[in-house]
Amino acid sequence: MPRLLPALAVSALVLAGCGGGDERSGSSSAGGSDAVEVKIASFDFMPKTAKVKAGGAITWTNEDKALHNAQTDNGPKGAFNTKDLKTGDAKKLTFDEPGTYSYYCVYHRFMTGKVEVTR
Ligand SMILES: [Cu+2]
Repeated sequence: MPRLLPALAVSALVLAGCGGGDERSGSSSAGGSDAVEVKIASFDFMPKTAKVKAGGAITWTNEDKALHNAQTDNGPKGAFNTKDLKTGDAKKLTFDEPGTYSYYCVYHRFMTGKVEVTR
């Protein structure tokens, strides 16, 4: 049945078009959120990498027994510092400048995290 071939070829193309593509609109890993929570517990930041949209805010909450902070010495627009966070303390910082900020706890330098500010 040679006449069926063009129709089959077209539907195969349509199917390929629907199934392909790298964009997944439902994915939460694309871009960042407007408000992100970072927990400090067991001498660690969770999540290690916080993704926030430009203009959004990140709140660090210390749920550990020890005193911690989150600070960086460099970044797209200077340093940030939550200052000292005692058990139960929280600090909210707003990020306007897109880019990646690597930060650490000044009392425990092995505690590191990252902030990714997306457009
Ligand atoms: Cu610490």
